[in-house]
Amino acid sequence: MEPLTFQAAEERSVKLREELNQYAYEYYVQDQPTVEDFVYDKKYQELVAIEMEYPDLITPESPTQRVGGKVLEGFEKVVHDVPLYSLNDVFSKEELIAFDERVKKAVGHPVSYCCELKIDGLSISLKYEEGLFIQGATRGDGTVGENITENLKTVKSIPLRLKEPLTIEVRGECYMPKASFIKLNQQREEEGKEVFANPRNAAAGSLRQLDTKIAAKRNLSTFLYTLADFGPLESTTQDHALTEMSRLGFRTNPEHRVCKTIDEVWEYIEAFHKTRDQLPYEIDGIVIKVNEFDVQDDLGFTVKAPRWATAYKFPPEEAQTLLLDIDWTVGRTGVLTPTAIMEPVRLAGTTVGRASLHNSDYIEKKDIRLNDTILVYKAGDIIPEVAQVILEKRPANSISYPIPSHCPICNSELVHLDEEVALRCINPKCPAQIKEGLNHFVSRNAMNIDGLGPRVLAQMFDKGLVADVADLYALDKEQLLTLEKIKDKSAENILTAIAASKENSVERLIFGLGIRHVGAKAAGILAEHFGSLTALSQGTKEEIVSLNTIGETIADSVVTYFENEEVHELMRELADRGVNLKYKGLRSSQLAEVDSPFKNKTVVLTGKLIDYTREEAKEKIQTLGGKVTGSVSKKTDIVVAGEEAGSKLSKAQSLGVEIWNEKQMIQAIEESQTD
Ligand code: 0OX
Repeated sequence: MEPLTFQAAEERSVKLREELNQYAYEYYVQDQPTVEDFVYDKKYQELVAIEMEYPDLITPESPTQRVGGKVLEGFEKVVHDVPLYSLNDVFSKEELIAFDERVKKAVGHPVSYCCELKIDGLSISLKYEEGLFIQGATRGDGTVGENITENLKTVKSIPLRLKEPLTIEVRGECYMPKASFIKLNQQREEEGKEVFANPRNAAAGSLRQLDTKIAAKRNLSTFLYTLADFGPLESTTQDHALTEMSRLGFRTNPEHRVCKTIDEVWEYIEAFHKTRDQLPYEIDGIVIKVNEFDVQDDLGFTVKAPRWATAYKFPPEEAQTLLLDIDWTVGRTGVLTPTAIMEPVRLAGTTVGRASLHNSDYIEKKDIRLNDTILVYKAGDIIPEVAQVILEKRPANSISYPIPSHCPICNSELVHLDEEVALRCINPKCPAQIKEGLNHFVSRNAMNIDGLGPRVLAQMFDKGLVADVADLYALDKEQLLTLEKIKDKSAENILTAIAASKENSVERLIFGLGIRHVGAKAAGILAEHFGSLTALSQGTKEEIVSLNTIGETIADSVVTYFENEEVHELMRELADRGVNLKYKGLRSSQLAEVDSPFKNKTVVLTGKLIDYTREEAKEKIQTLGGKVTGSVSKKTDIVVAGEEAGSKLSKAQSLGVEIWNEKQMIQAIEESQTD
C-alpha cells in the first residue's frame, strides 16, 4: 500500500481508534460482540502500522496502549482523597433483619434497598480527568493503596476515555472470570508452575505483576459500582447511579435489583445463593445498600464502614472428609497430576469423591498423608480442591506420603524440570502421553472425530493398531471389529467420521497435533496467516511473533516442534493418507473479494438441519464472511430455521429478523461459492 500523508494518516487513525474502541466496548463491556475477531485484528494491525509510521499520532486512549510492555520497578503509594470504606458483614437472616431494623429506626421510615452481587475480586479505584483515564489504584488499607495504572490499562473493560469529559473517581471490583482462572491454572499446571488457589488470588497476582505484559495476558474484567463523589452525576439513587456509570462506558453488573422490603432482599439473596455456580464469575455474598442517597447521607459512616450498607456473606463451601488414596494421571505433556480419592462428602449441593491436589509439591508442602482428615472446598463450579489437613485428626501411626519416583504407566524415572513444581515423565513413548495425545487429536475443537472415546482409543493403542495420529487414517473395518463393544454399525460410523475429518480446514489439525502452548485460537491465527501446515512448518520465529496475539512462547514452541524430523515424517504420512493440510477458511486479505449474501451478516442457526450438520453450515457461512452466533437479538440479520425450530424462531419473528429455511441457506451457499 502507498504510504499515507500525515493528514490522511491522522484522519484514518482517528476513525480506526473510534471503531476499535467501539468494538472493544461491545465485546468487553456489553458482552455483545458485533464483529468477528479477524475484522478487529485487521483494523488493529492497520492502526499499529500507522502509529509506527507516525508515532506522534498515538493517543492515550488508543487500543494499542493496552498491550502492556512497561516493566516497573515497584508500585508507588497512592493516598485516596476519599477513603474506600469496607462493609460490615451479616451471616444470617436474623442479622440481616437486625440491620434493616437499625436503618428504619435511625431514619424513622421504611427504606428501599439496592441489592448487588458481591463480586469476589479486588477493590480498585479509577481516576478520570476530563474523561481520560489517568490513575488506577488498589484499595490497600482504604486510605493508602498502590498505583497499578499500567496494569489496569491492560484490562479491556476499563474505558481509557469516557463517553463524557468528566473528572471523576470510580470504584469497583477487578476480577478474573472462572473460565479464565481454570484455563490459567491448567496452563500453569502444564508448565509445572504453582497454581493459584482461587480466582481472587489469580487476579491479585496479575495486578501485582511488575511486567505489565503478563497482566495483559490474564483476561481480567471489572464491575464498577460507586463513585468517590457523586457530584458530577445527576443521580439521587444507587440504582440510577449504576445506570449512569454504565452510560459513561463502565461495565456494571446487570443483576442488581431494587427491593422494597427486607423480605424481598432475602428472596434475592436466596435466588443467587442457589444459582451462584452458574455465574461466570465468583461472588461471595450480596451487598445491600440503602438506595436513596439522601437517606444514605442521613445515616452516614462509622470509622470503618457505611451505616447504610451491609454484606450478606454466603456460608463457605467447605467440608471435612477422609483421604483414602491418591490417584496419579499422566497428561499429554508428561505432567503427573495427583487427585485425592476421598470418602464421598456433600459439598455445595453435590456429593464429591475426588478433589484436586494440583502437583507433587503441593502434597509435600502441605504434608498431606493417606488417612488424613482433609478440608475440601469448592468455589462455584470449579473442581473441588484439598485446602488443608486437619492435623488434630491425624492418626497416630501416620507416615509421610511417598511421592512416586517412577511413572505409574511406563515406569521410567520421573523428573522435576528446572524450577517446575510438577513431576514429569519425559519418556516420549510413554503410552499415557500418547493416549492423551490421541484423545486430544480427536476432540471437538481439534479433528472432531465422533465415536472415538478414550476407551476405544486406549484399546486401539494397546492392540498396536495405532501408534500415532496418522495411523488413525489407515484403520480398516476388520481391525475395528476386533475391539470390544464395536459392532458393524459403529465401526462404519467411526470410519465415516475419520474419513470426514480428512477434509477439515488445517487449523483443526494444527491444534490437534498438540504443539505446546498452541490453543485452538492460536491455531486459527497461524492457519489463516500461513495457509497450510507445510508453510507453517517453514515459518520463522520472527514471522510467527509478528502475528497479533501470538507471543514468543508460542513462536518458540512452534519452531522447536517443527525442528523434529519425526514431525515431518508424520506430516508426510498424514498427507499420503489424504488428510487436508490447507486452510479452507477465508484469509482476511480475501474478505474484500467475497461476494455472498452472508458477508458481514450475523446468522443464527436453529432447529434440525437435514443436509448439513450445524458445524458444516457454520463453517461454510464463516468462509463466506458471515458470523454465526448462538442467540437471536436485534443485531441478528438472518435466522436459518431447520425442522422443529422453537423459541429462537419465535424470537426472530417477534423482532422482525429475516428468516430462511435450510433450502434457502444451501442455495445461498452454493451460489456464493467462488472456487
Ligand atoms: C462488591 C462490592 C463491594 C461502596 C461503599 C461501601 C461498600 N464486592 O461487589 N463494595 C460495594 O460497595 C461499597 N459494592 C459492591 N458491589
